[in-house]
Amino acid sequence: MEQIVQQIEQYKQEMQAFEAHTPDLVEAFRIKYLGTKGLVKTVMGEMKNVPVEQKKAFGQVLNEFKEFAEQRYALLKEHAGEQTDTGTSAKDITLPGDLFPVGTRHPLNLVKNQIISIFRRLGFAVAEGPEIEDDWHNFGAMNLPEDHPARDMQDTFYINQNPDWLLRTHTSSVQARVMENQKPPIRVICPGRVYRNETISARAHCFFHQVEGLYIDENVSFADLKQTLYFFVQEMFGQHVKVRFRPSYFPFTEPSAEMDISCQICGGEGCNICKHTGWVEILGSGMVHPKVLENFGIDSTKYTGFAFGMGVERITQLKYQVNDLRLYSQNDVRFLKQFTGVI
Ligand code: 2U9
Repeated sequence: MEQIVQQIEQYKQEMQAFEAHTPDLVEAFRIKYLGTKGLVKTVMGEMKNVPVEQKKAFGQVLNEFKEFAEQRYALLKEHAGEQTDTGTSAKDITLPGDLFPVGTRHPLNLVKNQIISIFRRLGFAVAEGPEIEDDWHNFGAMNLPEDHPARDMQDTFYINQNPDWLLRTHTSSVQARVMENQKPPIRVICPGRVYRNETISARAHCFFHQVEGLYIDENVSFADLKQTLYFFVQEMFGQHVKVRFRPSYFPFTEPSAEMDISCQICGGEGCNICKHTGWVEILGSGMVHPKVLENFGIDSTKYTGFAFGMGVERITQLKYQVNDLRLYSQNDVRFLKQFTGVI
């Protein structure tokens, strides 16, 4: 028995000296001393070899030994946990960090920012204005007097009547305010939300987003308009894109034209998206009507200008094949997540 007691003392010293900085080392301690084939069990097996009169005393030694091993194990476990928490353990700091979800910009903002950045490079400033407008800035100044039939297509929501305050139907009202406060040369784009009294469907909504542009100076021509918009389209959709202008009518521009681009889905061959024409409409444009210039005290014999307007939803639809306008405002993350990584 003397020999075993000495052996136990030696084991205790070993346990005392055992250092465990990581959970793996703590587990190694447990297996070595407290496991089913561990030293505590092995030493307990010696009970059968101890003479009967010494069994009681040896039992006490064994119990103390077991308790010692258990206490030491508990201490090592606690200590290793602390070290892991404070980052002083053998944690591999070169491992990649935990991923956490990153949001994404809304597709309409992505496209709006792209449009702005293209026109900025051509020297256009950005202007913003109120969404609640008076009748003059939204309609009157834009050559849309009361009872003008074109007002029908731009029916909106009225906040107040007499005086009329309404939700703007286009961002032309912002250009109007720029013209009120600034003399030519004026080169500005106006992004923003606009409203129309429409039944909501895949193709129409009661609000959408526009970017309108205005360039007024001496000698601004229709050729400037065409080249500016051609540059925009090439930057937005690629150098290969073809454009065509079709005559149109807007009360605030004369002459007016709508611009089509070659269909990006079929490359101009003809498909469902372009209704088998090979072309899709992208924006409206024209030379600013002399009456609109005069409304702001700008001499129309000296200055000319061009203007254009586009729907951001329309450009986004063509760029990313989004075929239902309602998706933009439903906040469905399955839709929004698809734009992760688009800058
Ligand atoms: C001023 C003078 C003229 C802005 C213009 C368009 C043509 C046009 C539509 C495109 C799709 C609206 O979003 S849409 O439905 N816009 O076709 N807008 S010219 O003309 C102006 C603006 C301001 C002072």
